[in-house]
Amino acid sequence: CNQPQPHVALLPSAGMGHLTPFLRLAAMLASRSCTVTLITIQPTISEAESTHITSFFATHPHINRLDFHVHPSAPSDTTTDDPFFIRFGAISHSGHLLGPLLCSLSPPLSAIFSDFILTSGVSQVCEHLCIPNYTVITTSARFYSLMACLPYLSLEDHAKTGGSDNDVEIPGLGSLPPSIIPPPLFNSNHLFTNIIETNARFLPKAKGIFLNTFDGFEPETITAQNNGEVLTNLPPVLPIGPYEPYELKQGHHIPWLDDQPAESVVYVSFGSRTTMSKDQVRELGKGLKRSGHRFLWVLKASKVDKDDKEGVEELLGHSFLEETKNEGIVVKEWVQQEEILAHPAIGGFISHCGWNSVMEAAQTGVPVLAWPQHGDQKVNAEVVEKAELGIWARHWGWGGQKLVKGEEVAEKIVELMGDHILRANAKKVGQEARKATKVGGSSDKADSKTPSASPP
Ligand code: BUP
Repeated sequence: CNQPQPHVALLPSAGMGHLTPFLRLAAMLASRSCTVTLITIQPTISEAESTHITSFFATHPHINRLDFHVHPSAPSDTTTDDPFFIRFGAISHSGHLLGPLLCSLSPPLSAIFSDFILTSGVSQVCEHLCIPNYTVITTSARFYSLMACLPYLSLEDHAKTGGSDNDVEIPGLGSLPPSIIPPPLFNSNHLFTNIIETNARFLPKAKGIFLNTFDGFEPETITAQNNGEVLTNLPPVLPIGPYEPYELKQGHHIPWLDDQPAESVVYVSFGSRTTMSKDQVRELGKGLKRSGHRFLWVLKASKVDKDDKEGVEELLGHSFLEETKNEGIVVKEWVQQEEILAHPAIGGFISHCGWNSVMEAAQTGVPVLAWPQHGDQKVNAEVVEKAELGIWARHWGWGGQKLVKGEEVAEKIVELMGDHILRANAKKVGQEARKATKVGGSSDKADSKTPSASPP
């Protein structure tokens, strides 16, 4: 950093998918001798969040910790029982309460980097403190455009007027088939819709938008955003990804991988807060077995890890484990995904397309079989397909919409693992991703426009 040394406060939201990019940003900023204060939302929903927060501060003692206690429930809402959505609602309604906490920091803050769902509340605090607010987007540039435009799209009317067959036009993005837009967005009363719309209206007040992506991965979208084609009043986007992993010895190491041939193993994970029905889990198991490929499967049986009590054998049956014991392993513990994806034995990744997972696959050049389940994941899967990082069986629909049979799963796994052109393309994406963050790369250049590179 140049002098005077900037002091940046980082303000993440709930869930590992939101926390992880903030921990990476915090480590990146601290490594440039910025003063960094990481505000942690308490109580956390998952055990994974609290263990990662504890380990992060233990390995980064120079980063200041400040806890922010949020009332655990959102203002009364009956549209969802998802504990993460409910917490997003509570956090989104609490941003303005941060004022006194942030005013008291010493040295005074130079900037606040906050999660999208805090844009409304934090922009008011920043105005009061006369400091810039940078909004951190934890999804693709493409889904960000959809969120930014949401207040002006009238999706509920679109659905009512029989628009379920007609594409939705997003300025600067082209058309999106309604089938890939998260269903809650067609309900203007849904908590998810309210959170996005409330915060999207305040985006013009942000000084800049951090995206964990890179120019070569979403070129048209980033160009459209920065040319004012999406909305004319949005701040510039700063695509500075893929974010570098930070040093953290948290997670289960898998020595089994070291004994597997190069590029022979399919890694399967649907992220930290996605579960499938028991029937779907069994069909996925059948598909893995039938494909004849080795596999490493991180299995979750509950949305919140604290509630995840069933063992692998209960979920998959003794005979499955016995019959596949030489080809694959199934784990229920938190693993070091970045380390796994970078392992030479990994040849493919079956992913729900949570954005962190997509960026980690891009960075390591591992081909993806996209199996989006909810939220931004179908739009992200489109990006994966377009960037030629992976394939997507669109007709599998949203998670739980239909039971995808083992035979179909096996067919797609064989396609994923046997497609040499896809593998070569994914490797090219990996090279591009790593080039972007090197000195002089596109993400490095975008990064030089941030307050960590210049005094406020
Ligand atoms: Br599970 C698991 N180890 O065992 P996404 C996840 N991760 O390192 P999500 C592990 O958690 P949202 C595990 O590498 C990624 O950085 C993974 O984030 C890591 O999906 C992160 O991929 C998961 O964005 O969040 O959890 O569904 O719904 O917000 O996308």
